[in-house]
Formats: sequence, C-alpha cells, structure tokens
Amino acid sequence: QDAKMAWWREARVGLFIHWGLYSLPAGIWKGEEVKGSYAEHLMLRARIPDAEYAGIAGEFTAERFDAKAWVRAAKEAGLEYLVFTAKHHDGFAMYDSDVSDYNIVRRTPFGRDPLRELADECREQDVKLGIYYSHAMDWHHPDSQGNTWDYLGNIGAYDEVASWVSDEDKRRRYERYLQERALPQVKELLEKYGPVGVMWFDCGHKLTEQQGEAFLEQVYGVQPDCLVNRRVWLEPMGDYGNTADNQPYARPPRRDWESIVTLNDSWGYKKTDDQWKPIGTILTQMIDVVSRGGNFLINVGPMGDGAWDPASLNLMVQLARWMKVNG
Ligand code: FUL
Repeated sequence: QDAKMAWWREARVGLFIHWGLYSLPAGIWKGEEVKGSYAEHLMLRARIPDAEYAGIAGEFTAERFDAKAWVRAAKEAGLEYLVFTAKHHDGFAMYDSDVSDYNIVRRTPFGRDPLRELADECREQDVKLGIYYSHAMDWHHPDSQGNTWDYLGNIGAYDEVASWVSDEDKRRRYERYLQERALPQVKELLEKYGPVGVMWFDCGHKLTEQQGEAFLEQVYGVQPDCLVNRRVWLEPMGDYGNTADNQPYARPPRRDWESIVTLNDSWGYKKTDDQWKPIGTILTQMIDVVSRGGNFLINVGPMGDGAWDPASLNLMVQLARWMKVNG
C-alpha cells in the first residue's frame, strides 16, 4: 500500500476540473438563474427533461478547448495530478465511450475526445491523470438514481439506501444500470486511456457496500496500481479519505486524505457566481491541509467554450507565482 501511495503522498496538490454540458448554460436556464450553488446540478435543479438537456450537446462547439494549456496551467502552479470529470451526474460522457453513445464525440459538433487529449498531455508534461466518474448517480439513465421527473419510479436524488434496497423493482433496475452502464464505463476508462493515477468516484453513500466493492474490484482488476478515493462508498473504503465539499479543515480519520475546494462556490462554471476566494484564503487552506499531511485538490470549472474564465485564470496565475517563490 505504501508503494502504491508514494506518488500521491509526494504530489500534495492537484487540479480538479469540472467540465461538461452544464458548463455551457453555466447556471442559467431559459433566461433564469437556477437555484443552488452548483452549476453542474442544473439538470436536477431545474428538472430539465432528459431529451431537452441532451439538446445542449448540439451547441457544444468548445472551440477554445486546449488540453495543452490546461495541463500547463496545472504544471506551472505545481499541481502534480489532475482529475477530470469523465462523466458527472448528468450522465453525459466527456470521452469517446463505446458503452454509450451519449458522449461528447458522438453528440457534439466539437466531436473530439478531451480525455484522450488530456491523457496525452499529462504524459507529455508529467502530470498524473485522474478520472472523476459519477458511479452512483446518472440522471440520463432510466434505471439509475436522481431523475424522478422523466422516470417516475426511480430512486430519488436524496433517498437513503435503506429506502430502496428492499424495493424489488428499484433494486433490480438500479443493478441493471450498474452492470450495463457504470461498471463497463469504468472498465473502458481504465483500458483505453493509459495508466490512471486515481479513479475518483462520487456519492458512494448511495450504494450498498457490495456495490461499492464491485467498483473497487473493477478498478483493481484492470489497473491494480490505480488509487480509488473514499467516495466510492463510505469510510474506510478506498485508498484515501476525502473531506466533504469545501470543508478544508475537516480532516477525515485516515492516514491519507484529500481536501477538495473550489475557487468560488460552484464546481462547474457558473456565470453568476462571483464568490471568488481571495488568493490568501486559498493559500492558507492549502498550507494548512498540506502541513497536516493531506492533499489539496483545487477545482477549476472551464467555460462551455473550453476557455478558463478570467477570475480562475488570475487565481491560478497567483498560485503559480506563490509556488515558484515558496517551492
Ligand atoms: C459533489 C458533487 O455532487 C458535486 O457536483 C461535485 O462534483 C463535488 C466534487 O462532489 O458531491
């Protein structure tokens, strides 16, 4: 375990990237700001019908996407690993999936595979590649959890595991989603993109322990050295612990742990979110976490066109400057 954790313990700081269809509307739907601080939850918050949400893909041109620049920004700020959202809760694959054609290559005019380009650049620039995959929730899949407006009998976004495990229909359908969509996508991600440093799962508390285990086995079965974060299920599963979102000081009861923070309040790009943290706050949090033995994962939400907004860019440049002076 020590050998497996070595690079990650050394890395200390990483870059989280939330980029998906939601980055284009950026928190606004039909001219109105959608409630809730997370722009990547737009579909759930506004109860957008699946077919309508899928329409965003038709406008996704991402003409300013530049994998080299993204990885360089991480590198320059001393961020030694990168975690990219291959599939968030909206179910849209931001990579070339053979399992489902609900993906960026098949459905958008952009037509490229950003995960492939990022993986290549990471190798080129010596940054470890991590992949975020929303395994528990998928608002596009009819048998998953969360989307109860298109699929009335579905498990609700806030339902506890205990509320559906004994429900024959829900459990059977959910198991089908795991077997036919989530597990195969995790497998292909690990098979197609070279060595993966971390498989970063989310909302594992929505699964049974056995289902959580199935993801661990899937990952280690293909890449035994790949790390898995705790959110694959509950503590103490996975290779290292995670704090809750934006709770940099809440240290999990684990030797290895990672604190995840945003530069403002949202993870995905949100036009109206101007709650940018001063660079001093970000540095203080980072120093505190790292000095207590944790890793610090800083999030940027690129815009729908692929560029980073000026506020994020500016903060990352300031971070890079500090890192250069202070090592
Ligand atoms: C949360 C998700 O629901 C958010 O959208 C975001 O991805 C964050 C890192 O984890 O649980």
